[in-house]
Amino acid sequence: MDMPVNPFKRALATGQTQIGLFLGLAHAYSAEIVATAGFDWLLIDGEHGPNDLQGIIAQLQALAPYPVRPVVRTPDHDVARIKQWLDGGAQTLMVPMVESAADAAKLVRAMRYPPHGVRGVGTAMARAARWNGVADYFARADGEMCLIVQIESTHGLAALDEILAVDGVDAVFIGPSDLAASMGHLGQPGHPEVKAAVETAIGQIAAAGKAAGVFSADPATAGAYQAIGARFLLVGVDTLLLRNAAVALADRFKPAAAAAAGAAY
Ligand code: 3PY
Ligand code: MG
Repeated sequence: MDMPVNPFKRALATGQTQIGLFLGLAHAYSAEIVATAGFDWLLIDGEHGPNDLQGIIAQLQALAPYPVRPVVRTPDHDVARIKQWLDGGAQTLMVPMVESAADAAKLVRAMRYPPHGVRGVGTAMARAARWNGVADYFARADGEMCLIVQIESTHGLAALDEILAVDGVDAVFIGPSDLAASMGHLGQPGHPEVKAAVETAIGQIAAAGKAAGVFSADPATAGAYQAIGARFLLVGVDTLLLRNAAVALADRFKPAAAAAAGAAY
């Protein structure tokens, strides 16, 4: 059986713009619905979305027949968890809260087999290797893995150049919400100081020859980040699309109840 290739890694390496959506509904059925919408990539969120290993695998299976690239976000830097998610078939991981070159180097090693890393060997039970069906899996696995580190704190920003220099970091994604919190602007990812920091970081990442990514659910802000060089963007969240559409429909027939339901954004 052929080695599953990673088109998202190639798209980032060749500078193709990739527009994506967060998947936080944590279900294969809703993931498949979104897969038909035309996005380039979808982020199965294991950091804030209620996703576990089996749910992630089910979503990867649901997305597999569609021309959309899955990325999985880990909750932390745990090497054992990364091993399980790679065995489950994730080839591109986004890892939050990377604040040093040492953090990044640890993640690179977690995604590679010895002698280049520490990934444990268990292909008999690994969907990634098609349960030993991929003959050259060990020769090719490391080359198909794609690591996106998230910079989302003032410490991370301060270490950005060193993180960019770590071999095996494919791309850097800025998290404006956590960055805002770290800069003293909790809940204000659109604060001018936060936007300025995001813009500087995008420039720094692009200048290092790596793909810069960022999230904004505000299309104007996302478009502005794209215009200055962001190459992979998350432009919305499935949970918010569902809730906002539900509130808008309720508002047409029950405006008082919809108003009491809280802001849609
Ligand atoms: C953040 O904004 O903090 C994220 O992690 C996602 O963009
Ligand atoms: Mg974050």
